[in-house]
Amino acid sequence: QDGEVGKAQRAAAGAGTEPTIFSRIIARTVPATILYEDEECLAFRDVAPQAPVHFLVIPKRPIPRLSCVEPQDAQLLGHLMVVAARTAKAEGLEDGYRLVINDGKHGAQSVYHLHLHVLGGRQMGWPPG
Ligand code: DGP
Repeated sequence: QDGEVGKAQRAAAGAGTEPTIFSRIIARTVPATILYEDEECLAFRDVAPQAPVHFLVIPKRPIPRLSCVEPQDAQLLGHLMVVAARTAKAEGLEDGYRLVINDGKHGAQSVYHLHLHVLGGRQMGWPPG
């Protein structure tokens, strides 16, 4: 497979064993357009936007993927969604938007640091590809 899905399938091979590019974005050693930050999370624009507005919300703690979360992560996960909604509002997405979490190979996850995609500013289709 080429493109995003191929990249994701290759990434799955080494999933969760190394710090990712997102750790460097948190540390500010790699630049990103940051929209929101607090002690627990960071929101920044996706480098390859799939919609007029496309940003990611990540925990600062490097949880590799959604399928790794534990019951004690529930508050943090809720916080990520609250930040997603507040940042979407600040971005002017008043006609709605979509939240996506890709998990693992079949989910086409390419960066193994948990992230919520927030996509908006155009009409989304269903089902996703
Ligand atoms: P996923 O396939 O769900 O693992 O999505 C990873 C997303 O991360 C993808 O939409 C592109 C984005 N991304 C990858 N590397 C970088 C980067 O260095 N900076 C930013 N801002 N986004 C990145």
